[in-house]
Amino acid sequence: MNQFSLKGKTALITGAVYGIGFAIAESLAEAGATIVFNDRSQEGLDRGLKAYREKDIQAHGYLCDVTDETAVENMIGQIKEEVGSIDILVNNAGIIKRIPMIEMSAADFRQVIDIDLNGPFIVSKAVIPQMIENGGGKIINICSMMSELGRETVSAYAAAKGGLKMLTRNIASEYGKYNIQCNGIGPGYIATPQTAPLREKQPDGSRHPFDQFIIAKTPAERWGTTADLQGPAVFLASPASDFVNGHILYVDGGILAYIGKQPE
Ligand code: NAP
Ligand code: GCO
Repeated sequence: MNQFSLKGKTALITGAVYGIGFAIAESLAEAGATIVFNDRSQEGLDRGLKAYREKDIQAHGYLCDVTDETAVENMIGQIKEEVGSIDILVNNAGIIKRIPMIEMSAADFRQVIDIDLNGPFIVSKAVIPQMIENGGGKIINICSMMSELGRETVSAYAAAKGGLKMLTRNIASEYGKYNIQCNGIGPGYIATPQTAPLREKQPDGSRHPFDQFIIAKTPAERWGTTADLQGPAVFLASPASDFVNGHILYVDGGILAYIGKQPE
């Protein structure tokens, strides 16, 4: 039996119109899963449906903001009716606001927590009952280097992603007996729209200082690509990981293991 096959499975990847979510959806589709995604705007939804069609993936798209509990419950009910029960949930939707903490409004802090931590709680809460009914399921929470490390200007994001690490472990603890495995993927620094500001070329054409910093902090001496996350996602979504639970799989090129490049 191919332990990495997802044939006959339905996967919901939140916020998967582009970036990491889209790449993960592509890999789960390639492994045989039926893909369902959501976006919080009609424009995003249309963009996503077009992008999946261009990849020959018959994805099902739903308009839903992951922070809206009623909308999420309605979406999960609609998916069950129109597509089928969800076997795999990837809580990918997320934002970041890079503001020095003492300059950050409570509203900005709350919005990051709402999307990056409350969102995965709300969606997982809506999906777990059908996973219990169906004899099991897979939940993958997209964590971060900031689930383990802090840095200037990302206090809300680090608090959210640190909380998401522990929510992952708690779902694993509470629902493991129902054959539900809940794990996290902790990407390193990945080239997506979210990190574009950190990679912008300087006016003189040189690399952004943060870009150079990340290269020095990464043994692989490169930024990650969304493709680097595809294999780990298929692994955690498949029977190959049925005894892996509460684990955060860091896909970071070695950042967390490395003190950083010594000055020459
Ligand atoms: P991205 O390019 O900014 O994409 C984020 C996606 O989430 C977008 O499709 C966005 O939709 C959607 N989204 C945001 N808020 C939403 C909401 N309330 N409801 C539904 N969808 C919502 O980000 P990314 O780099 O692909 O990151 C994806 C995930 O990986 C995030 O959780 C991020 O924190 C995490 N991550 C990223 C990196 C990295 O280096 N890029 C590293 C570690 C972890 P809109 O188009 O409507 O905004
Ligand atoms: C930042 C980056 C990071 C990445 C990612 C690292 O500003 O530090 O956006 O937070 O998004 O989370 O794992």
